[in-house]
Amino acid sequence: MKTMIPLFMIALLFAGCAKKEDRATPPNIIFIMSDDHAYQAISAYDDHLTRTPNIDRIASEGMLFTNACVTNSLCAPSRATILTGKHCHVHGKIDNRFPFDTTQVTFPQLFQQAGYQTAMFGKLHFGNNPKGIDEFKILPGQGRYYNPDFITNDGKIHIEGYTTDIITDLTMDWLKNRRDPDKPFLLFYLHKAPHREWLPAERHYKKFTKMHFPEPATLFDNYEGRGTAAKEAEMNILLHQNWSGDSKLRPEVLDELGIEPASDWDKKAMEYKYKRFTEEQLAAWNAVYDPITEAFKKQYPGMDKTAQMRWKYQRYMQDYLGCIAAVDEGVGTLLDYLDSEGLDEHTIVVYTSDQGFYLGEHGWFDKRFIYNESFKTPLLVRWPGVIKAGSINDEMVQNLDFAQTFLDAAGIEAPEDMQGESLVPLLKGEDDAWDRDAVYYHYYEYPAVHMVKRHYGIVTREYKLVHFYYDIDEWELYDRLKDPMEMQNQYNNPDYADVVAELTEKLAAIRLKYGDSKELDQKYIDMYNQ
Ligand code: SGN
Ligand code: CA
Repeated sequence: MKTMIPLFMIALLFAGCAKKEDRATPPNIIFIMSDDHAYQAISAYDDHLTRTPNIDRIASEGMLFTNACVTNSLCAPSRATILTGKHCHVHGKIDNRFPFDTTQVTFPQLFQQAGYQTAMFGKLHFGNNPKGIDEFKILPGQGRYYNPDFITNDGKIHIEGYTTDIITDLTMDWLKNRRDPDKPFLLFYLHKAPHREWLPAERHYKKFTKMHFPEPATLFDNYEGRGTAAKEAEMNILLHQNWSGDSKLRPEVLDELGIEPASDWDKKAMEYKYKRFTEEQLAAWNAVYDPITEAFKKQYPGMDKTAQMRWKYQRYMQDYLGCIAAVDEGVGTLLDYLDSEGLDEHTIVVYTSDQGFYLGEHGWFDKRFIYNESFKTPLLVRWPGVIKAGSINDEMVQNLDFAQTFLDAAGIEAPEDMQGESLVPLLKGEDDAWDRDAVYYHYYEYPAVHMVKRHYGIVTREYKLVHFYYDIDEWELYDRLKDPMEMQNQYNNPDYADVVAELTEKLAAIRLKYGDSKELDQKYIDMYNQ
């Protein structure tokens, strides 16, 4: 990579005669990312489940991407891809356990070198402290929903309260009190919510536990139209969510009712959470959740499997969507502040998630699969003066593209080995400059929690071709336009023989283009099994 003096450094020399937020200086960037936030739970995409008025504002004042996706639907790999602009087989963080190759350049380092002020608050979860960040306060690993610890530049701290609100407070405190108004900034505002085990704030669980949500059409999917991978995955709400850990029944009720806990962890889970709460938090929690346990005790003897699934789905949605309410409020606080300070004009605000999530579609929770709900990720971007308010973009963009997009927007040269493409032309409405017609996906974490088999695939607007490998060798083809819910594998349907042939070739070509190969698949299997 060439060393260069960014144009804005020269512009800064003239800062005395220019307004601070002048167009000559590069834009500030605020990257907001939540964890496991399904696009189905953002009302700008779909308002049948919940309303997120503040997150929606980013789209109504900016751009909504309807076809944004990830390269690997799992936390740490996605975060490493975002930071490096590379596919997982290149940066090494193929799953949540593998080490990140720390010799890789992450884009905040380039921003810091170019004179940006950089800060990060919340959940990073990729196994390492961030590089290129002047000030950070990040949750260790998955972090906790209540009374969290944070890793900071100067060691560990503990803060009492509700984590989503604390992350917002830390972010706002930095913006108000520690931002250098003479420098452009790159700020990461990273929520832990709505990651499992879905603990909302008191003000929200009071409301959401009383709500009833519509069921998805495929809640009772029997996976007949698909292969072994869908049938053997362990992410079914009825079978694999824990009665206590996930649905929040008091653990002792499992014994009382003779319910087999999914694991020891299930029984211990709530006890563990109880221990973490302060007395006041525990009392508030019990006041709302104990009556749920009591009502369940009466209902359970008369419940068949269908009724149990329905009950678990409602409990899941109440807590999951309850968590999102605090995220949305936090985004509102931030946007209001930017507006009131006149910072909105010169700041790119991005809202995304580290991947999508199943909200009962196909009977599932969790993510991992190349199938629609986990493959897609929300992406909303506001950039006043550049993005036309209320625009909708349906190009196939990926989390792989973020690094180059931000570097491009800031006028910093991107390293040549980054594998994405800048979205800046799309943000400007220059869609003709964009010619990507397919994206590549590769998931590795198997055997592991949720038992989603290893697979890679290619996705075009019309089709999805997937190869499941390791302990099986199965191919699947979906017709995205005719079968958007992905219920029928067409791989062996003779009507699709030409499509299969064409896409098989395209898949080989895209693997070659990004440098993925059978040898690398095997290398990662061998390393995994060591
Ligand atoms: C935990 C969760 C899983 C989840 C992984 C990865 N179980 O293990 O359900 O798939 O994290 O999530 S939990 O009961 O401990 O919450 S990720 O977002 O970090 O990739
Ligand atoms: Ca995640």
